[in-house]
Amino acid sequence: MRTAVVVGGVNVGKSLLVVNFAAYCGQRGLRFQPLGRAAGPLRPWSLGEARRQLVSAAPHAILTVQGVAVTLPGKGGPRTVRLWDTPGLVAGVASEPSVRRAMAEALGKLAEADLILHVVDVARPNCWGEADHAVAEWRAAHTPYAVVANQMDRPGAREGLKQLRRHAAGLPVLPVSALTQQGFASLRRAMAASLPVD
Ligand SMILES: Nc1nc2c(ncn2[C@@H]2O[C@H](COP(=O)(O)OP(=O)(O)OP(=O)(O)O)[C@@H](O)[C@H]2O)c(=O)[nH]1
Ligand SMILES: [Mg+2]
Repeated sequence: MRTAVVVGGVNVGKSLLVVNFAAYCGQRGLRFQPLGRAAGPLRPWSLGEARRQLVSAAPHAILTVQGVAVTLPGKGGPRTVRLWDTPGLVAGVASEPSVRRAMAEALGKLAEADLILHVVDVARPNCWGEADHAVAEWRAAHTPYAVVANQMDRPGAREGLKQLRRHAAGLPVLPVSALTQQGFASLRRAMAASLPVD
């Protein structure tokens, strides 16, 4: 199965994006697969349960990598892809061993993905941090890639989006709100266009 990795800084909304996007794509029971566990997916979570398990306002509350399969309609037929939700990246070497391990797993997924979705919180001042610069630099040039400008529902996001477009000049930018699902149709179209038919 193809893989799309969702990466970005801490608390930008990666997990909410993965959960709500999987629901938007028609997943009812969200069967998240933890990284490295051969036993198969966990029992399906409801949307509410998945949010409770994975989404948190506290930074680095969840240091695990987990994937959920979604089917994207598109030209020529459907594409099935596993979306990997990863812990937030920080610049430099984190002092906590658990954060370092989580970061290594996130970067491992980044290296092997068929599609990279780089999430940025545009409602945050100076939304393009050092870690974002690094992700945009490190990505393999041949891997399809888009910057997902998240939190467009929040005040200041329009100004943040303008700033982001200056920093990420030449890179594809997709404005969304993981909360309201604004922009999900364009995100789904862009993802389908960059992945092969099953
Ligand atoms: N208003 C608004 N809030 C959002 C949006 N996306 C995420 N949030 C909130 O931002 C907080 C962080 O969301 P998460 O999805 O846990 O962020 P994350 O990037 O997975 O965080 P880490 O895994 O710790 O790096 C939560 O309180 C979410 O409800 C959005 O588009 N709009
Ligand atoms: Mg998360």
